[in-house]
Amino acid sequence: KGTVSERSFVMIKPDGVSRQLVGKIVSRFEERGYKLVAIKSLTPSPALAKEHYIDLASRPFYGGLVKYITSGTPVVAMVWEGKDIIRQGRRIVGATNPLESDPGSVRGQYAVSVGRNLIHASDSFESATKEIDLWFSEAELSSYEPTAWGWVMA
Ligand code: DGT
Ligand code: DGI
Repeated sequence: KGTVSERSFVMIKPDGVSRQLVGKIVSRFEERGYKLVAIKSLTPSPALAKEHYIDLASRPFYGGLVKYITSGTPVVAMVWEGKDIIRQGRRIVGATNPLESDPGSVRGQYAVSVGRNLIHASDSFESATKEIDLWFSEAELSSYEPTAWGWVMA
């Protein structure tokens, strides 16, 4: 029912907020039929950004990536829920490098640079679980059923 399905962590990065694309990006998930479980805008601490990207700690762009995410222009952190949201979320977002992103994806429509690729979405069940726990408290996650839920998620 309303609460029994997969969840993904999705984050609009500072370039997406600065470019005023938040509404357009949120709409893609809403219009697909996914449920917004949590949403907040914040400037992440360096500790939070470093932990979020800990798997990239050895890469040469790690420092710049953390600097970008913690720049002071906020990010919009969200949890979306619904059937196959982890894989579908990755498709909505598009490939990491905008040169390879499907033109219908968020990155494929709006981004040109891998270092400013607008948005993040969890890439596996394990990442989603870790990231939701890292960015949100249990009390911030809502439980409700959107009106058309049964028609979309059946
Ligand atoms: P910024 O905004 O001052 O950190 O500079 P950007 O725009 O170069 O930022 P970003 O996040 O694209 O890159 C941060 C640093 O990481 C930058 O000094 C160059 C380095 N970097 C970025 N992408 C790559 C890459 O693909 N390979 C290597 N070796 N270094 C990279
Ligand atoms: O999950 P993704 O964001 O699609 O990709 P990822 O987890 O491999 O990398 C996380 C972020 O790190 C990505 O959105 C942008 C940045 N990144 C990845 N590879 C590069 C990179 N940034 C730069 N500048 N250069 C890269 O090669």
